[in-house]
Amino acid sequence: MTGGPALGGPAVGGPAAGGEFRSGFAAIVGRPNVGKSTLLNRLVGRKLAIVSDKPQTTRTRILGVVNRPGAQIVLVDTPGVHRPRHRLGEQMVRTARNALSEVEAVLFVVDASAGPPGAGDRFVADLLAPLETPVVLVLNKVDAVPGDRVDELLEAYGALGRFHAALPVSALTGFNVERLVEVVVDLLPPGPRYFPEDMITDQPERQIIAEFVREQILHLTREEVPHSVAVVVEEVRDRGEDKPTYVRAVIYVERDSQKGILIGQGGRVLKEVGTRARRELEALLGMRLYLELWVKVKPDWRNRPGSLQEFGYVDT
Ligand SMILES: Nc1nc2c(ncn2[C@@H]2O[C@H](COP(=O)(O)OP(=O)(O)OP(=O)(O)O)[C@@H](O)[C@H]2O)c(=O)[nH]1
Ligand SMILES: [Mg+2]
Repeated sequence: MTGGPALGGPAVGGPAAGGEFRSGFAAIVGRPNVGKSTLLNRLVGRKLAIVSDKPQTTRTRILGVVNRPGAQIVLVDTPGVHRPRHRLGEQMVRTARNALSEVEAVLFVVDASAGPPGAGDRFVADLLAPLETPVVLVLNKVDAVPGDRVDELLEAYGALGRFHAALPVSALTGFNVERLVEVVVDLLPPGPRYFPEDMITDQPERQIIAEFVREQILHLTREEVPHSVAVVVEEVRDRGEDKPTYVRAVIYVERDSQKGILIGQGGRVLKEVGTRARRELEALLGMRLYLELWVKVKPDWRNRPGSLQEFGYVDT
């Protein structure tokens, strides 16, 4: 869990302090695993997007609202841009590309701990090159590299394109992220508060529940299993004050063998997934849950347009 009340504090001086209210959209893009979702969670101050050490964790666009004195940034976290190997991957990359239109700023996130730029970063940079929208280069994970390497990395990544600004940050520790907020706010036009202050995302509750279940599967399984999983919440039923809310979710996998792994001996793995997801969700949603998980096999769903539509992976 990232974030906490301390993060919500006002930026000193407030970039728009005393001036007009500023607002607008900013897309977070980059290759997989660079820390885009961790950054979204850090900036919003709440965990909205699931995070894992496995690439291609995020599959849909995830909106997170950042409120600061005099300004509101609507951030759009996106799936990592990669070379797709199935229709799901194609949809994910399309979602990321679609997010680039109609934003006032783009945050191009790269991973300092991975060393100098690689082909994946170059591919994203080329995607951004034709844009007129200002792009801020965000060198993330600087907590994981020796301080004397940061300048050299900034220069190497900076050579990938024309950037409005380049900032070293750590989404994990929060280092320099408020500076990043100031840079983005400076790029926003005067505008209204698009979302009320207590609304930090547009994700429906069912989607959040499904994602938190998937996150625990990402943590507890390996190799192809995490990538072969989709979660659909089929029922959320309030059963009155004294009883936890009943939730039924179906976990889809592609093969019988994966179903076996996911359930685990004596149901051990599935039980652990449910317990961990329930704990996090109860904290986030502020209510007690009874989470019932089912596992079903849907062969090759990642290549089936109907399944992608059904699971909410088609960006319109
Ligand atoms: N050391 C360090 N690790 C980080 C930082 N930010 C993210 N991570 C880790 O990097 C891994 C990937 O983080 P995510 O936020 O899921 O990355 P992402 O770019 O959203 O990945 P996709 O959704 O797959 O595109 C996780 O293990 C994070 O804990 C950081 O600032 N420092
Ligand atoms: Mg992500």
